[in-house]
Amino acid sequence: MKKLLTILSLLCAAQTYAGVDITDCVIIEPAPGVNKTGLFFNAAFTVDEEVKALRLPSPEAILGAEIPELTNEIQMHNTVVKDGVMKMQQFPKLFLKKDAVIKLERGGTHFMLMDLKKRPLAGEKYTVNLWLTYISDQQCEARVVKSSDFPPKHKM
Ligand SMILES: [Cu+2]
Repeated sequence: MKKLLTILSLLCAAQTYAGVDITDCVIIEPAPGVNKTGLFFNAAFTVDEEVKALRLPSPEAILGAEIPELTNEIQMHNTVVKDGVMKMQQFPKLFLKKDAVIKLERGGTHFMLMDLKKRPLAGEKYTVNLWLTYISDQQCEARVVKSSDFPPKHKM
């Protein structure tokens, strides 16, 4: 086990060096009778020597995500208020900011797991694969939490 942990931490260290670091990966346990739920994480983008060497022709962006165990469709949403009504709007690319952290949050930008094949339950963990434009895919281990344990940052 100790050896496995060492290997895992080495793998994680290698991924961090790739420029994008995904942390605080969380899936909300869906409300009863609701067949979709939110995925949240923080994405730190560091323009290190390795990233500079790639000479990216346009800003790096996340293009989508997959959690095959739970769903075949994950959408990226922004929350907008139109005429006093809160709506979710799908968008195609989540641009990363150089040497900054993008935080997904409830009531803001989030990923939405559509048409769940299986209901994620608090305490479970799922591996999320994130597609990037230029840098290789990144993974994070999402833990499932109760809705009340991950409240909106701003009052909704
Ligand atoms: Cu949404």
